Amino acid sequence: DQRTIKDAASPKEVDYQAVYNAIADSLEDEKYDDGSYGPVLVRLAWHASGTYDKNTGNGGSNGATMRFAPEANHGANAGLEKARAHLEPIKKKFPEITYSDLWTLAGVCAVQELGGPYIPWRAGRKDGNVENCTPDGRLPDADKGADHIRNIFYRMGFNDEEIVALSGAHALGRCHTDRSGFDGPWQYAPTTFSNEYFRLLFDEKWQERKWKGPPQFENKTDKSLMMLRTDMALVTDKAFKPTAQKYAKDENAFFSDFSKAFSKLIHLGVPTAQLSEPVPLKKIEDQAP
Ligand code: DDH
Repeated sequence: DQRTIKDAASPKEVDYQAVYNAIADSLEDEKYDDGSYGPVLVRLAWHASGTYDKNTGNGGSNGATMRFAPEANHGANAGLEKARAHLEPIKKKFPEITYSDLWTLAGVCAVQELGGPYIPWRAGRKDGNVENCTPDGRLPDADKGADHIRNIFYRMGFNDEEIVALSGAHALGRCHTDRSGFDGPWQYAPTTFSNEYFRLLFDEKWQERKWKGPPQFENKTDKSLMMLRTDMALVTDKAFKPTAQKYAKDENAFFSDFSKAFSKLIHLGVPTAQLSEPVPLKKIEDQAP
């Protein structure tokens, strides 16, 4: 029985575009992973939001409860301390933004700056406290099939098409053996948001990797790419497959559907009355010099 998020102090004016620009400016780091903090920031926004349960109304991005030990230590969140720590200097620079707004805004910024579509974003999330932490087990397990994926995402209120669209975020980033136990990127340019994930799902031949780690797939061509069992379900499941095929052929369709589904994701569980009007967050390349 979770307490509702207490009213924070009355909202102060925040220059969200300035916050966006500061995050955009911080993304590149040649010493980190594939050279960008973008992918792990997208994963932070997703794991902060994907705990939502439409039946009880708890979980979701409101609260930023991953700051607290129970939720920070959930197995699915391993490695996200790096994303949270990366945003600390931004929070210091703009103390009036809530963590829950900051984390979701950072996800939007990363998708947009890495070449993805514009994502509608509203401000107004409030930070909760430790009592608002969600129970473990609300995020998907990577070694399961289509039924599990549906159980998890239907609980958040998504349909099959939205599930496929959201899965396309795996164009970005990689798996880390010291975080999830899995290993490798899904595509050759893991800091570029595109429909490559879907194209490779169909155009490469995938085989089970023989190794000591958890079950995952590798591409036959050069064995440098990976798919999780849950990724493969988008090809093997009859209802997921046509949508995945559409996105493999039509990047515009993917971008448009991803934008809507990701925007829905990062507002789950936030009472509408709390939210601002959509805040225009321009890509750096679209801002006047
Ligand atoms: Fe994911 N994801 N994800 N994912 N995800 C991992 C990494 C990243 C699953 C498992 C994993 C989404 C859906 C699923 C991103 C975004 C999104 C890793 C590796 C695992 C495992 C973590 C690590 O070792 O560092 C599973 C299972 C699902 C599922 O749907 C069934 C969704 C919906 C999104 C989203 O953003 C909308 C991103 C980005 C990464 C790369 C992180 C990084 O550090 O790089």
